[in-house]
Amino acid sequence: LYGYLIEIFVLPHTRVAFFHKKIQFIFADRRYERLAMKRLFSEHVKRRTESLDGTWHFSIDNGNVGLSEEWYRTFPVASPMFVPSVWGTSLGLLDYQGVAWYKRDFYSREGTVRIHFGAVMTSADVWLDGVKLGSHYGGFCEFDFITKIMKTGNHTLTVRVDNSVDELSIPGVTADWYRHGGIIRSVTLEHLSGLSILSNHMCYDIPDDLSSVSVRFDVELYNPSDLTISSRVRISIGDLSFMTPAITVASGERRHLRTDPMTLGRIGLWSPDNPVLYRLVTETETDDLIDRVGFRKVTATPDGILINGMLTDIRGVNRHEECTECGFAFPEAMMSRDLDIIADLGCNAIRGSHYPNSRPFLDMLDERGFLFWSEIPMWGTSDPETLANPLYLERGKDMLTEMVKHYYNHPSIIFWSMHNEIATDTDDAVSLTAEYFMHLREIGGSRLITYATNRPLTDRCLAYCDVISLNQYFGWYGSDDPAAWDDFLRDFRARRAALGLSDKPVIMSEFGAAAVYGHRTFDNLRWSEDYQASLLTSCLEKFHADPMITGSFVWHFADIRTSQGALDRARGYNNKALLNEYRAPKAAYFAVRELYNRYAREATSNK
Ligand code: ADA
Repeated sequence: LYGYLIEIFVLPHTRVAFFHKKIQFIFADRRYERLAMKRLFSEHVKRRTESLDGTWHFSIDNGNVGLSEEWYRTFPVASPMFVPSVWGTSLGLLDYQGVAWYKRDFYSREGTVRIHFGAVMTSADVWLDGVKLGSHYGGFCEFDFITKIMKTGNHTLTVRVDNSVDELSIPGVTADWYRHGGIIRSVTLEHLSGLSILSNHMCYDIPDDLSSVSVRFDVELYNPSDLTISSRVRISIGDLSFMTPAITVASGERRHLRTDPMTLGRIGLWSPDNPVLYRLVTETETDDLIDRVGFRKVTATPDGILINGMLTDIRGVNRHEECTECGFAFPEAMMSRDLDIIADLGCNAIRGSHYPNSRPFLDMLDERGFLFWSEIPMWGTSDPETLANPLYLERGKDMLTEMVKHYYNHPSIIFWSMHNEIATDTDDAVSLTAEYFMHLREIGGSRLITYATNRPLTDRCLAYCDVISLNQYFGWYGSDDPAAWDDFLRDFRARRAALGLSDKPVIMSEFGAAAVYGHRTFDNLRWSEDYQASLLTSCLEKFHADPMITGSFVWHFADIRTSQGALDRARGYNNKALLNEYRAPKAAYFAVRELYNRYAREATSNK
């Protein structure tokens, strides 16, 4: 209204035009602004950030002509698309796989900005005002571009998204979940000014008697200005607040600042029973970064996994961050409700099968004290040529690096996992696993490293993990003979001893059976709720009684949409979950709930 009145009555008089321009600037600057909420708390007080979520322009590029026709300059006729979302939930697009383009106009002041993407499925090419900022490969991983905006005004962000697959994709051509495409997590615009803080990894050691914490910080700084800057950095956590010595950073330079270790006394430790979190604030004169961190000690011993010196049985469930209405753009209220259900189930742990989960979810896990297993979507690769391909190796390594880089400070993550059900009985898998294991050792902080194997009796990678994780489906795949489980556990125990690996704890990372919701029988038939419930009950009782096994992750939490073609995937869903896709519990939910809650009570009374 203001603009309209000015245009009609005032603009002809040039004397007020200057004043009008100033006011318009203030209004315009706020016009498109939306508070950025990529975490559950504000990461910045000083840094100005805004959300680029909302309605974008969207166009399918069926013939893959967008690059040659320069759609990053002239966007074709478009339809609206909400970001974040998967395009498959838009009417008529469920089966679309390939390239699609997104465009968003936004208002910005001049200066240096960081454009942050929570995740794009699967590869992204990004342009600002028609100029390429860069590309990123790998869905489920965060990435960003830092660039200069030359003038205050309206600007255009264009993203080419490609979710097509080939044998070097991660995941590959076959995956047991739906291959959604799109900008699946939030997009954020951040204005950097003066010496800026790109990240702060809190590295710490806790002695066995848990008497203190030795902590140091690894801060990544960036100087977006045209001049060299020399500045001190303030770091505050709990009662501790200190300034680093001055650091000089040249224009455009990124620099790591590593503080000396210092000892913190009187620190509350984070644990599933008492998830104590601290606010970590890193500041320069003009910029800041706020995080929430926790201190805990996780150790793998021959007896099992210790959290802060306490033997902790893992009562877990595998969970896909996917739902029928929203695909991978999973709503926060639903995350919170899933956690209520998982707590009711008696779980203390979740495996984020099979890819890095979103930040708000990790924030919730930190708050509520769940233990988390975070992995990359390297799934089911059996072709030796793929496993040996340098591009494939590099993509996997980059995904591990990005996952660790962004998720480093979450106390809930106690496992990094490298891959799931690849051909771990081959030379190529051995060298891939050895390389990833060393890499995670170097960069991963205080966590245990693992991977999930489906060939335990022939696996050749078992030396390259802290915890052995077994996927096994007797009663569903393989033998139906009730003795199969006992034979298998006996044979694996013997093999582990023969390999000299008896000091590594063992987790059952997947087991289960499919049940179509509502299908009940008198005869314990396959695909029925009763069959699934009785199989899971007998598995859990067996695992609980076996001293070799220190925990279990039921396959899985809620049914997910998967490939429609597969004959053993009724309805086009993976039906092995305890709840259907609308979170209605099956009989197995109540069976597992009873056992897990009983084991939880036993664990408490043994403390
Ligand atoms: C594997 C795989 C899971 C799922 C499961 C099943 O173990 O890791 O993602 O596909 O099989 O349901 O068959």
